[in-house]
Amino acid sequence: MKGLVIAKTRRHYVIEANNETFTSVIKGTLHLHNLNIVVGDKVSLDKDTKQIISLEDRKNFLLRPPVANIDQVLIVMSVDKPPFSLFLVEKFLTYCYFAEVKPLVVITKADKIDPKEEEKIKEIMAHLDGYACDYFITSIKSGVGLDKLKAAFSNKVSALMGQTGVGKSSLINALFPEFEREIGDISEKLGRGRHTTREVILLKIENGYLADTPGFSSFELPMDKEAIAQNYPLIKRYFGKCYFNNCLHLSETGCAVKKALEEGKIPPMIYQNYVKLIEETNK
Ligand SMILES: Nc1nc2c(ncn2[C@@H]2O[C@H](COP(=O)(O)OP(=O)(O)OP(=O)(O)O)[C@@H](O)[C@H]2O)c(=O)[nH]1
Ligand SMILES: [Mg+2]
Ligand SMILES: [Zn+2]
Repeated sequence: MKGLVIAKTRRHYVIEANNETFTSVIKGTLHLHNLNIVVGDKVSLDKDTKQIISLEDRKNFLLRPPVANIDQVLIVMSVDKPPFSLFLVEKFLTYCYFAEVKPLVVITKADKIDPKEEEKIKEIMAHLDGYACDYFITSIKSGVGLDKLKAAFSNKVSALMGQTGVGKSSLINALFPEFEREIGDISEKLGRGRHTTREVILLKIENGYLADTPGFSSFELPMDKEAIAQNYPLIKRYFGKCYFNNCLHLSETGCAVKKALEEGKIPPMIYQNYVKLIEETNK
């Protein structure tokens, strides 16, 4: 019997199989204990005990949030509280490209932008246009963008990715109120780094699955500098086009990225964010 891991605690796995949901453990002595089985994993189960006896090959795997076999990741970023950061959006995009998961960007709390500050939203959109990936501007207060976003979940396994407090669980409640996800108070969260959602959970939605995940802010990507150069939005398309094949586009001669930057083909801010990410990576 085959099953899908839809939630887990340290030792227990919630499995969905043949339209029923039950709690399972890994069978006794198996080496599987050393494998990090995560939500989204497909497993084989002993037909009598329903214990996990093997792990199926994965389509993809993310360390943060810990999920596997995802069709798309929604990188969630709020316009404020926590503060808007294109650096983080780009960092998460880089990780998605590396993990071979399709990214979408969801901007939340659009109601916090005063209509008088229209320039601000245009500026954000201009940057998002540059990434060449779909994005949504949403608010659970005004309802803007929610129908369009809901349509993007159809027939997909999707996972939310983003800092604590950006409104991941709030989005789920706005789109799929039946799940009654717990929402955190942002004033309590900020500063204390409190997470409201503590575990990954895969929710069965109409024609698909959606993973609510705990937020995180800074974590070191499980990637080396070269992998970052190969996967960074906009920068990645120049990989292999420089004089040095392993060019990191910092101060090497004959660098195609530096040339593109000078010619105005890469926004300076994206390049600065790229350098920042390269510098914060120790691998
Ligand atoms: N003004 C405004 N506030 C929002 C919106 N969406 C969420 N919030 C608020 O943001 C706060 C945090 O929301 P959560 O949904 O708990 O955030 P989360 O991303 O799930 O956080 P973690 O579970 O800790 O990762 C709550 O106080 C929400 O009411 C929005 O569209 N507009
Ligand atoms: Mg949450
Ligand atoms: Zn280069």
